[in-house]
Amino acid sequence: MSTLPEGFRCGLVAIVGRPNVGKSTLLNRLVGQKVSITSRKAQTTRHRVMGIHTTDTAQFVFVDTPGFQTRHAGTLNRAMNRRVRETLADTDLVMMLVEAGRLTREDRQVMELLPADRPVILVVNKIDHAKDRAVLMRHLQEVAAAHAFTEIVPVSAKQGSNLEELLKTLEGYLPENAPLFGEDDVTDQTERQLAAELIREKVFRLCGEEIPYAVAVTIDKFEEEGRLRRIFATILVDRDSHKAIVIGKGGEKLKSISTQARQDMERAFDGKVYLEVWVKVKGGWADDVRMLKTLGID
Ligand SMILES: Nc1nc2c(ncn2[C@@H]2O[C@H](COP(=O)(O)OP(=O)(O)OP(=O)(O)O)[C@@H](O)[C@H]2O)c(=O)[nH]1
Ligand SMILES: [Mg+2]
Repeated sequence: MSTLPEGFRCGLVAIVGRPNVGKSTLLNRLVGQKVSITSRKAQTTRHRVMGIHTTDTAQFVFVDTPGFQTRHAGTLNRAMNRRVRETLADTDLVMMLVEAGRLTREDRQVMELLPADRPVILVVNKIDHAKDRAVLMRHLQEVAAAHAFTEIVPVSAKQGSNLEELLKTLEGYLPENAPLFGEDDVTDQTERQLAAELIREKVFRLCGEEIPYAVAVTIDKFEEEGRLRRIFATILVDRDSHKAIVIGKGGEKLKSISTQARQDMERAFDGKVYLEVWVKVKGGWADDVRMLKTLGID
């Protein structure tokens, strides 16, 4: 991109919505790589994560946010909601996600946060789930009536359908600007941060209901030797009983967590990874402001 075309566009696009609507899945699809972790469970994303997509004519800087929390008011949830508000304050454009065929009280609460002075594109995700076209149309009318959206674009993040159309729509609202990132950049996260997130994703995916929310991951050592990375990490849990679940019978669960995380890291870093994961009890971390700062959440 040495010669910047006349009229190149670049801007920040916030991705907001209630938990579990598919914000991170959409981000990864648009970027073409896993930069933000996803799972079937709500409240997977805790940090603000940037994903960058560059074309010949534009650079989209997407900002993934935690699903906006309306149920519990712990220190972690307050910090996550603050992230959503901050992101909305300094973006050029907003994508609000809802699930096809569903409009909940939580969706409406997110709508109340939307800025009135910037374009807001409503993205209706998971259209692969909406088999009945009449139901989908009724739902589209219902959400269109709920807020003054600039445009409405139905997509399936999982199947990758209608994403070209979405990018084209978004590009029209990006301001004229030089690119903020290099054309090969895909995220603003460090490898260290991404490594911790990939481990947390496996805990979300492989452990039962209650564990994931009581878990945080720290990277204790991250060394590079040529193309080999040696990574030493700790999974922090709230109680001894949680530690036993994360480790599993004969250490099987922890082994799966670290094998799958290592495979994702090797893909993301394009090189071999030696990974060692430990589990430690550190009760109450989610309500500990200092701990959240250490984890980069607050
Ligand atoms: N069927 C279907 N499932 C989807 C689609 N997009 C996302 N999902 C699934 O929805 C679940 C939640 O996806 P995430 O991307 O983690 O959702 P999120 O909005 O980032 O969730 P939080 O970070 O917890 O707020 C996962 O199981 C995804 O596979 C889609 O287009 N179709
Ligand atoms: Mg997410």
